[in-house]
Amino acid sequence: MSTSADSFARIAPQLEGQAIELPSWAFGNSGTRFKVFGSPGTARTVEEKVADAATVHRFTGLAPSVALHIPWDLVDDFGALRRHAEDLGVSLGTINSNTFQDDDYKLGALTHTDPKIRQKAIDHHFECLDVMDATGSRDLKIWLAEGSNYPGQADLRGRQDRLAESLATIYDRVGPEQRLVLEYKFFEPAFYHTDVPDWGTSYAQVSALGERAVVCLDTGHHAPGTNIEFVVMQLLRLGKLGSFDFNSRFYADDDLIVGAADPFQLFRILFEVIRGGGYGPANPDGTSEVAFMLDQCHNIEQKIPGQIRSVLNVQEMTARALLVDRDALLAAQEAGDVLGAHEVFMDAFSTDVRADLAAWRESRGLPAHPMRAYAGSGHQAELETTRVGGTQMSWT
Ligand code: AOS
Ligand code: ZN
Ligand code: ZN
Repeated sequence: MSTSADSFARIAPQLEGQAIELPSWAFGNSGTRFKVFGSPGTARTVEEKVADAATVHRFTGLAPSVALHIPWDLVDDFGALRRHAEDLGVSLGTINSNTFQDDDYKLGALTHTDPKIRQKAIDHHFECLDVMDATGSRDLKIWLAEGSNYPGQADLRGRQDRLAESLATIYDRVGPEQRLVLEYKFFEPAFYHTDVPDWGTSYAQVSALGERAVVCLDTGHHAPGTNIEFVVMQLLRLGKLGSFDFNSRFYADDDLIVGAADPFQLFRILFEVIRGGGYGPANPDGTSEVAFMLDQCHNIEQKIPGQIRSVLNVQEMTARALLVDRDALLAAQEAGDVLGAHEVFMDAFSTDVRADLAAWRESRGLPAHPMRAYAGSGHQAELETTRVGGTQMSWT
């Protein structure tokens, strides 16, 4: 089924201004513990990663900011990096802390039994907050690799208490326009227990901090079969869904292109975001907008087009979710019309919006088909020729 011009025209204004933040690390070489494949043209510096993010924005109009990871993206002068980004038409977004690549953190960071190590991890977050002041970033995102591998190894309750104390110390330094965003993940790298394994724990921890502490939902961080859209609904209902890390998973935390593994799940998630008032700056019930971010790695595919594909997938599924006839849906639900309600929902999901989106992009001065436009632009070949020498950035 394709859209009637009328229904697309109805939702098009809501697509205006959609913003999906890109992770700087998507532009570095990445891989698995088995192999990191290098690819020609990969960014060698933070400045080049920011430039690649700006390229994605230029072709799509969807990605006006780029998230940084400290210390991976540490530079001497964040003011200069900010100006570099702004010159390229993007801004610096979420600052992600890193307490998972230091020997001191082997048994924990914010939860460690040794107060000196806890303070070191807290100081790292203070450093991230200083970076945010220079970059103009709003969000400090904390994902913790902390946990244990064997039953009995650690005092689960003691770690949770120390976590609460460490987070409170960090939160005290979060500015009035800034937010602390706590991400959860059910396992990995710890395999027996993780200190922030689920939305409930993240919710409990951020609720104890205050209003400017919220939850980040990474779509790849749930057990198979989890009803993620239910979690989305609940966190929005509680006013605590701060942001998404979008990606796809088949098995574990695969960090694949969002919408690639299960487009229907992405649709269902976006429907709940819209339904819950988390989409778009002007939503009726005053709930604050949920930040959309990608958390992906492109291990074997090209990185810039990988990111272009990703933001287009989010845009396309947002359009389909906006097409749900919510009045008809509610009427069918209240009438107890099980199959009728399901059909209203599926009609929107089955709608092919690609042609309408292409025409709409063109009307706004963007390429109708950003993937094709990028492939035909010669940009990739130019990067491969000019980005020689130096160290192609990588992680994992
Ligand atoms: C880790 O699994 C989390 O998804 C983090 O959000 C993110 O991937 C990490 O900070 C980048 O290494
Ligand atoms: Zn994540
Ligand atoms: Zn992850």
